[in-house]
Amino acid sequence: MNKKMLAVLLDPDQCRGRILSSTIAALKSNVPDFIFVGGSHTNSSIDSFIEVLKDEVNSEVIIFPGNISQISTKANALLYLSLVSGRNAEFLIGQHVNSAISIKNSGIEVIPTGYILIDGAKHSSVEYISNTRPIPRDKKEIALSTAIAAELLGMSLIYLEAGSGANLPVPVDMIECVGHGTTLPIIVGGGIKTAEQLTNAFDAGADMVVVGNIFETEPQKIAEFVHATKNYGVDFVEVASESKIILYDDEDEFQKFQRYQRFKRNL
Ligand code: 1GP
Repeated sequence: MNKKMLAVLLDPDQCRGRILSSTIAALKSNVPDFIFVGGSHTNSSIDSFIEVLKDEVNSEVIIFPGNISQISTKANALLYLSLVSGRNAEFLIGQHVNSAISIKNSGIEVIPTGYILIDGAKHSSVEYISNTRPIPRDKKEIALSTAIAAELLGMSLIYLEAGSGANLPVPVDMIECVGHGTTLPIIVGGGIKTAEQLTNAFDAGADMVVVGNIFETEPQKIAEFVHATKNYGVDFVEVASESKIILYDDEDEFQKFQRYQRFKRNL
């Protein structure tokens, strides 16, 4: 992953009727990098939901499954999540064994992902449904060890998840710690409700941010988040090209330069 990306998460159970129409309208004029479809607990038909999206919107659709009932060949790819922060074999490997043959036969692109649940200062559906405990917010070393274990097991991505609708998103120092200690791209999601929280996650090293809950009540905010993602880093290029010698009068300017350095490393 070379640039910062945004995935809009849509839960077919929550995104219906008028909300679905206004979400589709927003996604048509403000196209995010990806649309993730899924949830910890959904009842609606995922196939027909994806068909509607693909007819209307230009983003790639990736399945973000809560369980094996949410697998669909209509999508472009499947996040093959293993809940590596938990100790419930069902979500580490059980669901995978039950669906392995049909997934392989379907030919869908599979993206092996180490899914790491972090305490979002609220009991999350993932925690409840998976019957696993999240990593405490102040235990970044445990998050890092978990991410490195996922890397050594051959996974392609790390997903740091605070849980949908979390009161607090994944702490930035934890994202930084995991980003420095692993070579895998990092997805961050859960409880991100403002463009500032989105850029904070990018600054800390997130390659992709997933936002869902806030759009269920305010789909018009999709434009702001897409804009913030597409423009991320643009002002830093201008800051650095103004002069070879840059004097920093204040902390903000210095932080901007540091962010630029990180941005450049990702190019
Ligand atoms: C949840 O990470 C995603 O699985 C997105 O979280 O719904 O809180 O934006 P929100």
